[in-house]
Amino acid sequence: MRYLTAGESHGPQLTVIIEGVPAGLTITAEEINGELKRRQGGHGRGRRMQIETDTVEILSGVRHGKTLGSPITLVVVNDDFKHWTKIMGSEPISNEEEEEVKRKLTRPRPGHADLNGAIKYGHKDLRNVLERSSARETAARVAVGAVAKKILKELGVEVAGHVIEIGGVKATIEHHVTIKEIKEKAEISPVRCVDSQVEQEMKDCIDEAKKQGDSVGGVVEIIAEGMPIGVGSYVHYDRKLDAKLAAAIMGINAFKGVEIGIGFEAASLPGSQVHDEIIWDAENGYRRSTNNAGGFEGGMTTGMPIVVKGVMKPIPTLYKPLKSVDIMTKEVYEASVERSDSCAVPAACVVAESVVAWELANELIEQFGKDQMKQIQENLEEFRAYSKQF
Ligand code: EPS
Repeated sequence: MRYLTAGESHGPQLTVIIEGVPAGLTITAEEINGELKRRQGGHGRGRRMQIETDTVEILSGVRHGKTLGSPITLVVVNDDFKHWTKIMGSEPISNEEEEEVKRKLTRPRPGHADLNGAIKYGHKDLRNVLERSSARETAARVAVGAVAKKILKELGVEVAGHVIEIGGVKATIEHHVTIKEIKEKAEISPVRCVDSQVEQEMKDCIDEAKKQGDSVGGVVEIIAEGMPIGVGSYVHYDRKLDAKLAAAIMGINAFKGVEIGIGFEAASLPGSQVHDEIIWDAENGYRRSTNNAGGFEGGMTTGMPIVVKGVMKPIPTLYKPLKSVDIMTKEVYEASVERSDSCAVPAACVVAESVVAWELANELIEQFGKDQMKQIQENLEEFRAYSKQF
């Protein structure tokens, strides 16, 4: 499968075309909308989310609630566009209109794509960069993720995420968090945290940042349960599934690091305390007594839960802006202030779930058949039985 998203933050809509979704998958706009709503929430979101009620329109590839096997087109309309029709219009404008209409930006925000993107494409108006580099695009990726999650669900795999740190406030978690626990606790938490003890502290940290005109980042953890053994590859470096997941997480706006399993902690432990012992019983087949590897060995799944962490930096649009240089005058100025969130970590957690779900669904389809959901289900069932007895 593959997909392409298009759309500017204040343009008319976000569009995505997904190609290669097998036929016979049950999917409705309502299911996708549920995921879009989850992305819009979380303590620390800014005013844009009060303007938008993200809903999807399915324009192709689905008939009467089932996929056809043809490309699926999804559209999420930007309600805010009505305030930006002139500024973001596609028709040419006169020189006189330009000053009035364009809301030209010339002071790049440190930490954003503004300066590098402007130099790359030769834009003297930074809005030409900002509009596409905005995290608004992640709404399209969550819509795609909703389709991927549905594929996974029909194949017995579930993905869920939770927030483990915001602005230095860490959740105390001394066990492997399960999807059941995430659904029961994180799903109702305004910061998507399973540890209700630190919830208030995380909220206070976000509120304080907002009061100061500042922003905070954090860490999310994504869990996937139900993956069969041996998905991915040890044969080629670019087919290792853990590497694909790392790239997918790093591809989310503002993400700066990834860990799989115990991740960086493995550097300081002896091998005997890192590697997971292999056990077998007739009911469950091969399992591990621990899961430090986070569900991966040799670029392939071990059948244990997949555990991936992602680090998000604080959003760089600051109401208390940092120093910058005006690209027209070269004078020192404070950076432009565009509307912003003081913290988007809980929302980014939903985006991270989505991109992980996509990679896993894609890999299962690669390995177990491409055209029909029913065939893929049968092939997978057979493989699960085979690997249990192996
Ligand atoms: C976002 C949409 C954006 C921002 C935010 C996330 O809309 P606007 O720029 O109109 O406020 O609210 O994105 C950023 C702060 C950013 O730096 O990318 C969204 O839909 O999630």
